[in-house]
Amino acid sequence: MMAKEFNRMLVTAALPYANGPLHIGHLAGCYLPADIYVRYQRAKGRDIRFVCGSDEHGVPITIRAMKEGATPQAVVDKYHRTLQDSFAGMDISFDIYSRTSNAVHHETAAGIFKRIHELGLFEEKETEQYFDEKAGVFLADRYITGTCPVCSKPGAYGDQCEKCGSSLSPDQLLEPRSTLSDAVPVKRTTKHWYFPLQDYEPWLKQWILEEHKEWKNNVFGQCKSWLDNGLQSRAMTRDSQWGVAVPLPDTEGKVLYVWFDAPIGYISATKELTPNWTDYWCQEDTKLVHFIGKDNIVFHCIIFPAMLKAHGGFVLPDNVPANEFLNIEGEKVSTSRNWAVWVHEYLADFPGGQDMLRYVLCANAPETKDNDFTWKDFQERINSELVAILGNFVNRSFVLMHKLCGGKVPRLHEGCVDEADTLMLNAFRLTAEKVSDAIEHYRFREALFEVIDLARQGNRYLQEKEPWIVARNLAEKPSEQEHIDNCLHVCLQLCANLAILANPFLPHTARQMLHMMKVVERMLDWENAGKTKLLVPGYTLREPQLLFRKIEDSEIETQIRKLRAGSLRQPPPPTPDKSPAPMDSPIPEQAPKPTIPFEDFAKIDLRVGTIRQAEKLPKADKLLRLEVDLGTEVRTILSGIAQHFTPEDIVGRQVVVVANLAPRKMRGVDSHGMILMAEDTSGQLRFVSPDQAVPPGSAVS
Ligand code: B3M
Ligand code: ZN
Repeated sequence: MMAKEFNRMLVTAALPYANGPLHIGHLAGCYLPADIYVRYQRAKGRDIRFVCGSDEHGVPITIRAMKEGATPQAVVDKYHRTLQDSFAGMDISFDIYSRTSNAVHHETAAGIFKRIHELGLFEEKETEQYFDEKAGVFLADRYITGTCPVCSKPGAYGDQCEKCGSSLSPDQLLEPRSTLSDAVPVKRTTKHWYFPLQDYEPWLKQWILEEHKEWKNNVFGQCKSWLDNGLQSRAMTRDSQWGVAVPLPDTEGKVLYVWFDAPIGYISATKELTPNWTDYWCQEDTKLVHFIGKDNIVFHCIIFPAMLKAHGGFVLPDNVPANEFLNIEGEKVSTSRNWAVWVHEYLADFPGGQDMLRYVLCANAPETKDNDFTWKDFQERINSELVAILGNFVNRSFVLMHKLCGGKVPRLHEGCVDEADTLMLNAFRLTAEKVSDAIEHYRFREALFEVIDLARQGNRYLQEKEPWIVARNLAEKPSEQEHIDNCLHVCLQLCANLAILANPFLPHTARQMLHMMKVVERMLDWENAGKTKLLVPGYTLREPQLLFRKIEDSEIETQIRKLRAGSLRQPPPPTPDKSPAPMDSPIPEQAPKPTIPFEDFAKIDLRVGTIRQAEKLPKADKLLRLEVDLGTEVRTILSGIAQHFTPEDIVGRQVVVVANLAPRKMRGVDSHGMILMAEDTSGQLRFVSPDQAVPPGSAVS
């Protein structure tokens, strides 16, 4: 097939669920490759938009809200901010980072559903489903558990038994129970709208299996196996209070299935970004590319395209470059076990270290198979590649230019250009072409390898030329200055090229290099890649700054300890910590206290309270004044948590209160009780809370 001509591009990255912070597996899976691709295309001067946002619907968010004793909106507000901060900290350059709880999105998603409904394409079906009367919700998928009918082991889920791998439906479970409340569920009738995917099978087979053979093997293979197994109708609505309301009469308590609305988030975000959004979504000459992780393949390659096809008028993806998973220190990432490297914690521990992480995650990206992140590898790659190759080459070039060429770009003396110079200069273009080709084909590891390899060639060239040795004989042979000039001329032009080539991967470093070279951002345009006359002879350059620093053993030991300690205690994913955690934060140790008789413990009246109001206490930087609802009264309690939480973060939260503590005056205010807190490895405080919402005033014993 002829390659299609495109006039504009739209790039999307999977919308992360706003029910937890970002970890490095997310970055490596789709955000970093998407950002590299987009930065490269921007440098090529393409008309391109890069959209993303928080996925704020779905059952996991309602569950998290129940667990935190907060509303779903409070949960998504909190994590939306954390996610946004982590992306910004990593220099992920979305043109818009939106969210699916906003009005534009609700309208857009409801509109698309309505249109498919009007076309008569949904099947309406009434079925009996399990219902949890205690929690008041229908139970699907992971929210119901029971004994596996195949292997007879307990703990199987409504969609799968993890012990024997059988795929199940809730009806097949023996002795089913709600995972939310442990209640025995009852059957209730409910109506839903199903999308008949099987009707799109012939078209999908043609479109993917015939017309998109170039998709990555992992993506193509998954699509093929879905299509070979045959598609079935899929419910596109759910019983829930949280989500986009079904836009049909008499549908109170029903919302769109999160996988119906979430991908439409790409369209809503583009709408918010530009009034010309239809150029990007409805014009055939748009190249749409979805960057995702492998667990999202079926939704992006089969379900969403079939929905768009049913609706009509939208472009379909040209490619869906999905990555595999990134494991951590040989084990699968698990947010419930806290086995993860959290991006906000990384940024706090390595301030200004975004390019180091971008480098390691790209060099080791799970492009074709699952890969492993280890802190040892992180250290090695930074020390022996970024520091020893790229950083070292740029630094030496600048230091030598200041020493041997008076701080100015020396000119090239055509008369004494030798073969080594010519080879080196030619390598610029060769590398630029290889990098381009690799990025265009979503092979980012290979592209980055070529960039580093060019710097490696630079080091070799400098080592062969030894201008610092040549300089020793200048008194006898002044004409040798021409050789020195040529060598450093070539090296500096190479530095300029390295800035252009590194820019998609290491944008912060590229900007530091621009500053040292005193050139404007436009130099980074890709049309300059491969050029050999970017820096003008005679131009004064700045003193070099070190681009990268070495990672010490102690730093990675701290990180490994932190990972292991965090996973032992299995807290929920950490809440974002605005104040950087200290580098070396051992687990806070408290000497055990002497034993007390039960009667002493029984004297303490512990109650669950709900924080109704919170505010900073003037002139006290540690204290928050809380109004805590104890069911029968609202108490004023002062708590020393102001450096860990903002008042907005904690209103609505449930906490454990020592309710019969004698009042204490602090800063002129009486405090009537105390809030229990736990302290984690980094010194961050965590609330002690019931794992599900309980009425305020409930006793803790
Ligand atoms: N939020 C799932 C995930 O993070 C989902 C992606 C939506 S993309 C439209 O795996
Ligand atoms: Zn089983």
